[in-house]
Amino acid sequence: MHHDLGITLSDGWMSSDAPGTKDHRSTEAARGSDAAKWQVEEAIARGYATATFWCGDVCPDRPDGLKDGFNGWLTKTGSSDRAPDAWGAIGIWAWGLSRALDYLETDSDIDARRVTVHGHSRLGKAALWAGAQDERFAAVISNESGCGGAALSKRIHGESVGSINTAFPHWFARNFRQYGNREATLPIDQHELLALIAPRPLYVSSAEEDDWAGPRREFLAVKAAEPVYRLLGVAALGIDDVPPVNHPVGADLRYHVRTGKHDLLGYDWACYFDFTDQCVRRATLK
Ligand code: GTR
Repeated sequence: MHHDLGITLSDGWMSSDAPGTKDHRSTEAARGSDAAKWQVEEAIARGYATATFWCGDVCPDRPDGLKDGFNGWLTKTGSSDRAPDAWGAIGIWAWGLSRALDYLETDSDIDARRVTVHGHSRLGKAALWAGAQDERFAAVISNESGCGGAALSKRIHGESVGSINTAFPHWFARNFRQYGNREATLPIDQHELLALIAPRPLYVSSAEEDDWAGPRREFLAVKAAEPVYRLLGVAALGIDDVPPVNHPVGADLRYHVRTGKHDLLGYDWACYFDFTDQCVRRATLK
């Protein structure tokens, strides 16, 4: 995420398509290879600190990864022998985010009451779950988290509950699999995950060409969470349908769809900094 030599390279398992890896391990060539997705200098210039960790150090992102990392250590079970309602990798990554916040609370350089948890794609799913469970996170940003994140599951379009559990059998509790191709029977949907974060500020974003995550499915989940935000005194989105591209809507509950593909871009970061400036940094905390 940055070329800074002070950042310790993970010695954990990496997928072979990650740049600069050899035999599933990071090499020096990996350093900074994802820097374009991060805006470290911009974050600092705007008065923020940014903290991250490699999710694979908490749970390796592969079907048999649950037997390693914290899950293997705590429960001695793997992907297939865990209890049907036991957590998967996304739950473990979310748990790791809370443990990172435990540390930040001890660091006098950080205002731990104003930490925003954010994530892109699979880690957007983890950020939402971390924010929903851990009210110490002052705000949550989900960047194109899609199925199992901010996108409604019952609105069938793009990635489905069936396809996500087939491609990533280790991400969710095994119980979730029974709803593959039976989404209508789900007792919940993802707007309820978003509503769990209320009234804390929440920003959900989509990309126009990211049909797999589904901009409309994400917007409609935000819209369906809106009544809970309204009940708790948060301003409405002010719009009933997907807004024009590159046109953020809302205040503490906010949404945008930007032009382009599935990614985390400078445009997104600029929107997020405006959001955290207005809703977290300068806000009076309740
Ligand atoms: C995809 C997956 C999505 C999303 C994405 C990512 O392959 O289908 O749910 O999480 O990976 O993390 O980039």
